[in-house]
Amino acid sequence: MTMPVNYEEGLVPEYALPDPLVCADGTLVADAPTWRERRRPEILRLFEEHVYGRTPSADVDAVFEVWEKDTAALNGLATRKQIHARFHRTGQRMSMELLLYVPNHAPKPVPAFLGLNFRGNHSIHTDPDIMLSQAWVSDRYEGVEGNRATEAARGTVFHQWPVERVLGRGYALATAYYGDLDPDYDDGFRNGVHPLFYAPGQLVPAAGEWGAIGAWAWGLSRAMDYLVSDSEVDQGRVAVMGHSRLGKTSLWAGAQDERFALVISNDSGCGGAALSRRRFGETVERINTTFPHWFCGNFRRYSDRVDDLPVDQHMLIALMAPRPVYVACAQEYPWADPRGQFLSAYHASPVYRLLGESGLAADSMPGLHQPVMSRIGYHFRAGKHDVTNYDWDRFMDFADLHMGPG
Ligand code: GTR
Repeated sequence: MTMPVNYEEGLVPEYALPDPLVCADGTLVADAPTWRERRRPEILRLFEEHVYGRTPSADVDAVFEVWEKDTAALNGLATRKQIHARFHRTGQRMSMELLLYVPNHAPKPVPAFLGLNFRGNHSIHTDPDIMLSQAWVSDRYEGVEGNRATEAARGTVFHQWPVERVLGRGYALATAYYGDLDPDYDDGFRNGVHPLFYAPGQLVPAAGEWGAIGAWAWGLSRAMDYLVSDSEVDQGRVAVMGHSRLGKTSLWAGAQDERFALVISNDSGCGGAALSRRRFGETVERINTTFPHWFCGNFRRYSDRVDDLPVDQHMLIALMAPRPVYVACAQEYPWADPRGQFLSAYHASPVYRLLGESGLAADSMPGLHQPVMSRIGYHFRAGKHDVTNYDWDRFMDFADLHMGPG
């Protein structure tokens, strides 16, 4: 593969971003109703058609069964619920396991964080009562043998999910395994949720239909369907959070599903919060080559002509407006272009201002550990591509500020 990676600011090409406040026919968006009724739906359609693919709108039969509940989990700190979600359509079925911890000490209903995980629910905590995922899991992860999780996989990403810390601040935490929705490898969309929505005889999504990110985002909305039905969770205060490819996913979920009151992207990079036109770190060409199943078929048309994309990722951030959105980046992960992520947040701000909100309160990229906590939030921390306590503490500060503390 001869695709040199650019890490030099001086080699970023000149680019012109599409204006989120100018409609495709040239109409200027000068008021909130025009944004809401015309431009916002137009931008959403453009992301569907050219980037992530359309999520099917057809109904699916869904059953949520709380099959396990322990009101004294984690030494009495929390109530743990495990929910088996079954989906059924046109003779096909699939399921998702949702894990929910609700803090016992906090007044109900509580605000919540929802995020997908990479390795199965059992990987986020050593709690022995979390069901070991039965789904396909990548063999490169600790404790996985023959693509099945073993007991040795329990708690292996504990450091990315500081459950007690989150509960201690009065938030519930909900998570599901992304592989339940679509295992993360390119199988031509035979497994996962896609086949439930195929037309008779259809074998793969059409060029403008959803890829894996679309499927994962769909799962977040289904998890939200459960959360809005749980009286212990405040359905008006659910934040959706994701790391890396799952940060791309949380942004796409937040764009499509306005029930998410707050949206967090951690190190999401290319196809997430980073501007595609900067060609710094990972590029559209690169991501389409390495992960052809993440986006829709149409996105591949832009691999070598990214300037022809009718959108860039600042417009994805703008789709959250006026809701609070937070973009977190790490210094040792230039692959995700921290400056490009800052600029996305910055260039989404005019939409927030049109709607009477502050946007991002910074004109230049802040230094390390100088979080910006305006309606669009941003931080740049030292360290690697990961989710750390520093990140979670800022997410909770941001949520406290904009949704009210737990
Ligand atoms: C990388 C990919 C990124 C990022 C990351 C991850 O290999 O190039 O876009 O999403 O994976 O999800 O960990």
